[in-house]
Amino acid sequence: MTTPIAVVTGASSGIGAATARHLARAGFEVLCAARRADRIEALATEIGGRAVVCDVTSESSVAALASAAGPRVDVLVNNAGGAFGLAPVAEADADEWRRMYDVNVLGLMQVTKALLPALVASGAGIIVNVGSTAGRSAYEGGAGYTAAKHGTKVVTETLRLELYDQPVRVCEVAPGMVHTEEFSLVRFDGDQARADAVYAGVPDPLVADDVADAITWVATRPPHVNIDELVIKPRAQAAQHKVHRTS
Ligand code: 8X3
Repeated sequence: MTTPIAVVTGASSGIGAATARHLARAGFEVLCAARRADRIEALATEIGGRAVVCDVTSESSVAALASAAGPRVDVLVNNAGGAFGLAPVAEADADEWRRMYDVNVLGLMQVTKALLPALVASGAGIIVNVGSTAGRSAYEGGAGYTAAKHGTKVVTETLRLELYDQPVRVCEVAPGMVHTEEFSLVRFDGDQARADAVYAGVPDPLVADDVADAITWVATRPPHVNIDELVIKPRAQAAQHKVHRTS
């Protein structure tokens, strides 16, 4: 039997890297796609996968990813994304908003478009888009990111409608608070104290492995089962704003 192929974007750290590891354990040959070559090469060696340097916001880079993937792809995890800044709308930085739309929406569209023929060719493809609880609610300072993640959600829903007669499932896994090494650090431009404050006193925020486990579960259901959306939060986060903190 041929080994099924999975492509994971944003695989250099956090949820993407953890998902690549989980999918490899589940029997996939994983193409680890991200901009940072050293990280994905080490990961690919560790899991017996392949590293493909890819910037999802660049059309030529995405075309190179599609040709590296080849004629058949079974699973696509559109994980590349991120938040930049937490300024209120009155002080918003248009460049930060553009970058968020670029990576969370346009990047996802470009990779999906490029890999769609190979997903169809598999006869039972699946696309798992990594959304967010930020795609379901609003919070102060979050508008640039929440708008982009609402975009991720709506693109997912649209694609499911458009592919209704094709052998490709379209799913979204939407995490809440996940303590990864980089998400908040990137959002706050390297300010470690501000990043740490996001998770301060929260008993057991989710970690990347928790989300990778959910993505892998969604991706390994039988081909007729479409998990439209799966929202995953730590027990301490009852809602976006309602977070239990012990200190
Ligand atoms: C991350 C969730 O709460 O930082 O996608 O917007 S949040």
